[in-house]
Amino acid sequence: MNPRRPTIFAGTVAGLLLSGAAAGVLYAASQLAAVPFPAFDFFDAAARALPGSIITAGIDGMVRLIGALGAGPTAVVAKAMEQAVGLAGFVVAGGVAGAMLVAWVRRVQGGSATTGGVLVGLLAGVVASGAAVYVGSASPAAAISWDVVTGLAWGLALGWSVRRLGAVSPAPATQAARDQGGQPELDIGPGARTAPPSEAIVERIDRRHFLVRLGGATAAITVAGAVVGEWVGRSGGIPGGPQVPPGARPWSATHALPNADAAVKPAPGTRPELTPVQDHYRIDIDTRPPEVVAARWRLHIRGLVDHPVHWTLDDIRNRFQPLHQFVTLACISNPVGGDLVSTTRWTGVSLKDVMATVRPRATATHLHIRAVDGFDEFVALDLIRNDRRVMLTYAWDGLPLPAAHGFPLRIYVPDVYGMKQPKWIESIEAIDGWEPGYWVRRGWDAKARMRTTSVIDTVAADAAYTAGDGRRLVPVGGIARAGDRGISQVELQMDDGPWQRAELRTPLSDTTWVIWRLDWPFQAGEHTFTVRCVDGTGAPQVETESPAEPSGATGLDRRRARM
Ligand SMILES: Nc1nc2c(c(=O)[nH]1)N[C@H]1C(S)=C(S)[C@@H](COP(=O)(O)O)O[C@H]1N2
Ligand SMILES: [Mo]
Repeated sequence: MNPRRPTIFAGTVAGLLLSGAAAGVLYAASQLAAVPFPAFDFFDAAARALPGSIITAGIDGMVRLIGALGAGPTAVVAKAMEQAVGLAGFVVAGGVAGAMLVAWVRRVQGGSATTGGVLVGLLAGVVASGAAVYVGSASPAAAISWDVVTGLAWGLALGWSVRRLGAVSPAPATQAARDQGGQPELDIGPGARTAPPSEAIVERIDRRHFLVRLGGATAAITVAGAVVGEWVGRSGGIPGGPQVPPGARPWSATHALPNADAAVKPAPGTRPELTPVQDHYRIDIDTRPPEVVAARWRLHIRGLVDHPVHWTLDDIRNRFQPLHQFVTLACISNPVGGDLVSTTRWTGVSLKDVMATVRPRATATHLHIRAVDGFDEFVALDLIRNDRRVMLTYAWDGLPLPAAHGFPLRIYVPDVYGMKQPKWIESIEAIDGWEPGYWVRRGWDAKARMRTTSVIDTVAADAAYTAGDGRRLVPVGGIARAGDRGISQVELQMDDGPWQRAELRTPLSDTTWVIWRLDWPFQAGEHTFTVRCVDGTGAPQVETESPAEPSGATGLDRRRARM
């Protein structure tokens, strides 16, 4: 073994450490300014580029795992997992780069670690900026300059480390002894005046010292970057992003819900009928939400239209009569009893009105709706003409759409899953035919019509009470939903007993979930409750269990409870 050459192992460790430090610095920078964060860009690029079947299996596995572990809100935990995988991949790639650089230096005659480091850094920078441009996480100019410069800096650090790992300077004592042509004076312990350590051992010790010092320095940088990134985090909001006027409060903070007087009250423990916006589930193909700067944003409507437009958000808000709708949105990946479903009050402008202004030509049949993150979908003009509820939405619960939920503009299409409804819209093109949208191209249902489902939220044994007739009753309740088709009946069953009809609370609107309730006669012991429902057209929910892919989960929700 030639001690003058770095080992592959040392190169790997150096690469891992340096990319850990790079992750810290880049994260902090991306929190401070609108520069890309390659760790997330790589993940997002892979998520877009990999075949739909792989992505879908990944999503499904993640949703199941989070549900099985009871790890918290699915959407929140899933995003954290995606970020962790992105970070881990970034650090591992650094280790691989370190190993490859060492292999190259060892194998190639005259291979210089510095040159190699520069090349590796350049390559990393080019690939990172490609990923950033591909996912649209930064402007091409910002992505290329930032990623290439930081990639080069990282490559230089890696090259320097590898050179340092190879050309280690012998320890001073050894050097002195060698200069005198004598024995190095190494006192290793009581009476341990032994043979001098071979050069190889000295090299190894020095290499280890170097790695330890490198480890200390990089760990400090990684931690500092993470802390700074979290602290200065743009929690105060994206500059130029959604502006909540000072003192503005959510609509629901100052208004009673339209069904406040409904006779049927939710059983204690039923989910809130109106989801607080900060608790609304979030699903998208972005590790971090795209940041749209309102001042630079325009809605472009073009293609087969007589009057193409390029509107600001204020244009949209001021030109048209606002439309307010209570909406239950659900993700097609949601399991029957899952938490990827929420309800809030959507405000926007009817696309029918918008079309009256831009005037699609006679040949136009569909709108191609494109979002800043590359997501897209298609909506039939016939649907828009026949259903005023299809709308471009700019507010939720009376406030501008949050960045994570599509600021500045998203579409609402009744009766279909979220996968058909782009957030962060940037352009709408009238075209003369239908094409499959983002998730349809990846194997999901082209119609994605919302399934009819019912869920038990609560068996409120601790809220049991004695009714007028002396019977002891336990409030049981939950939700049922069927897109815009309404719910005509909900039934509950205990163990294998007969199905009993629940009461239905007047819903917030035709497009929200319906809260149901049934006060069940107390029966001591552990019991299994099952719920089923019928939609407003008289069609019962599908009781056979099927997975979310490709058309939305079906099956019955059950809950074991002790009374
Ligand atoms: N631009 C864009 N829009 C998107 C998506 C996306 O990834 N990108 N995901 C869709 C999916 S799958 C769902 S379920 C809904 C979720 O909306 P929310 O995150 O506001 O709840 O957004 C839809 N709109
Ligand atoms: Mo979704």
